Amino acid sequence: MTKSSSISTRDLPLGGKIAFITGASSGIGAACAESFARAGARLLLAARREDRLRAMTADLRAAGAEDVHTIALDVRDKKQVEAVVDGLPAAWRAIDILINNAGLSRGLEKVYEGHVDDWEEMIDTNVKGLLYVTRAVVPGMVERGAGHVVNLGSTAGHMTYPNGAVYCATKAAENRITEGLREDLLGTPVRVTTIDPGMVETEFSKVRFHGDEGRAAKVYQGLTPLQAEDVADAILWAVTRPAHVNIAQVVLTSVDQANSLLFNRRTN
Ligand code: NDP
Ligand code: 8X3
Repeated sequence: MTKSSSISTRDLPLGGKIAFITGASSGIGAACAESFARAGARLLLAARREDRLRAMTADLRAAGAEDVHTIALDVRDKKQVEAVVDGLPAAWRAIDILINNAGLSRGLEKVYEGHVDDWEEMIDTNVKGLLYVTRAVVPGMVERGAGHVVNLGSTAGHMTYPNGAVYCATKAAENRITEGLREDLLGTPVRVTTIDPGMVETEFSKVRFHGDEGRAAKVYQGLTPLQAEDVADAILWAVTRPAHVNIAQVVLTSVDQANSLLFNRRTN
């Protein structure tokens, strides 16, 4: 005989907490939304493709999310970022966890042959976009005396690989910004974490190669890459430590990757 459950979302690890996830329409952001839903969070989901976010909402509620609110947002647009954060409904303003995940790579070319538009898109999204969202959200965390910022870095930020200098530079910048934010927040209870994965199989390579799915598939050929859920697990772990514990950095790769340059690729 089954007993009716008296567990409410408030009893779950993130019960009642508001998590703002940028780039939640795909890959790591979407996996994070799912794992945070299972942990009972209230999900504030942002991306340019809001239709995708809306399509995820029912499943996220069914998985355990206390509530879900979607926002169309291009993090490169400073004014839009400010307006979206300032204009949040009252019930969604007290953001507990910010996941600065929106990001992308474009192109894989030598610096002296690369496309300036690709560079600008990466820098505007991965560096300036992250800064705009941080600037808009973190003052509220300081005021409320609670909060956790998780930024998506990469092993690419630790070691540059050929033809990837600008993407790698954006992730190196992310590491330095995360470090600086942690220093600047010292003396407040707000925590700051960078999660730095190696290769993860998402839409990342398809976006990098401007929609060329064949070329994207080759990136993962012959090895077992990380999955978005592996990264979401690490993020969930970091944000569910006791309040006095700040996980500064998590670096994770698949067992088939040693660093930005060394992979174990099987040929058959
Ligand atoms: P995906 O391409 O699957 O997802 C990227 C997400 O970012 C999408 O939801 C996209 O949403 C969003 N995004 C991109 N540009 C913008 C923008 N201007 N404004 C708002 N949202 C934006 O890639 P991943 O999940 O792999 O990437 C997520 C993060 O993880 C990135 O920061 C990436 O650099 C990092 N990372 C990825 C690794 C990998 O190998 N995949 C490894 C290490 C780090 P939309 O297009 O709807 O706006
Ligand atoms: C994404 C990982 O190595 O493809 O940040 O650049 S990598």
